[in-house]
Amino acid sequence: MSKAPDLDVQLFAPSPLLGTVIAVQANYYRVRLDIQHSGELPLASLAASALLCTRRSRLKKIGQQVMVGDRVEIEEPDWSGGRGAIANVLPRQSELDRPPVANAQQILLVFALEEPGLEPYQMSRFLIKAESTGLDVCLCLNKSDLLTPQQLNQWRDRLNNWGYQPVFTSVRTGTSVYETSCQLNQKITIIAGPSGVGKSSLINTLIPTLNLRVGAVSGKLSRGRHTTRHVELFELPTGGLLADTPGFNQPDIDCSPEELVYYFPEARQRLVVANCFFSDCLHRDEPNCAVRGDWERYEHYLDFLEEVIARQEHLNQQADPESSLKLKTKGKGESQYEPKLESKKYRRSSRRTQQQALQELYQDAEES
Ligand SMILES: Nc1nc2c(ncn2[C@@H]2O[C@H](COP(=O)(O)OP(=O)(O)O)[C@@H](O)[C@H]2O)c(=O)[nH]1
Ligand SMILES: [Mg+2]
Ligand SMILES: [Zn+2]
Repeated sequence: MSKAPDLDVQLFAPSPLLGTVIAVQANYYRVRLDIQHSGELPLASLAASALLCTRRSRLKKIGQQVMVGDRVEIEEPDWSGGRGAIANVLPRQSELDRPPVANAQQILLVFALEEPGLEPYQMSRFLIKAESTGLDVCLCLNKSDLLTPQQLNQWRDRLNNWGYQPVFTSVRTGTSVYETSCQLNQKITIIAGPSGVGKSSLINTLIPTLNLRVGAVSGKLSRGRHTTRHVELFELPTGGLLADTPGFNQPDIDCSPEELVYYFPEARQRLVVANCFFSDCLHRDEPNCAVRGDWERYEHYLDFLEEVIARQEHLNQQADPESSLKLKTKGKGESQYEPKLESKKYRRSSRRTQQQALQELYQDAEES
């Protein structure tokens, strides 16, 4: 928390040693030190500017968790042993629950144009889920070597209408891999997408020393199993950190019905230029709706809306067991069950839902 001292003072009394947590294992944290700091350090430490750290007991006492991606202050570095202690965690810019990553700035969604072919509905689902985290969303369409330039242009136009500027890559031929690496520069990025699209291949190309398994097909769809809480940040040679994620299937959308529309950039745009008549408009058949209309993904919107409303009602019922008890004891041979009215008071977007927004993405996860 101390302010950075003046430059000439710094030579004698270095500001706290700062770094980024790149891996968490049991009670140990691997911390990559900031390069500026390591420049001031003894030569031996330069080779390995990562320290294996413990967490100060003071942090344990106040319940301060340390996550991958956290910016931390290190005390008592032991350069010969490569050890240190985390004394402080700097305030987080963002925080995701699953994968548990702090300070991520963006999500890179990867899809294949062929093998497996692009499925607009599935892509929409991933996009909505990614948008709901509040992080920046980048779209990478891989295996461009399998399509003709005309086909690529058709996809480009179509996705522009969705509000996205996809980068068409081919890890096989190297097309636009450099552009992608530039997008990842100096940022913490979470890579996500269906399996088989080339994520591991892309990461291997960006970080040649890594050698992830390519073509590892995720088999069973056992929901909630195979979930791993283990995240590691891979370091790009150009600077920047990548969180690889296990392959996953169809992400569930779990925002509130009112929020949903904002996760469609093209619908968001419609709301910039006009308002709906009703402030709580869900953009179905309400009069004077600014959102309803002739845009490709409106059908997706309606589908996902049904889904989140059903989900919301299910949650409300679970949260309110007494009311369902009442329903059971009601009635004299008449209707035994009275469906609850569709509640207008949907859950608001809370910080917690934001943090957990990626959760569903990883629920069917298997380690890749
Ligand atoms: N034609 C083509 N195949 C690719 C490309 N990138 C990856 N592949 C292949 O796609 C398959 C799945 O790749 P992988 O990296 O394991 O995908 P992941 O499941 O998303 O990690 C492998 O057989 C790769 O060789 C590409 O740009 N073009
Ligand atoms: Mg993979
Ligand atoms: Zn509306």
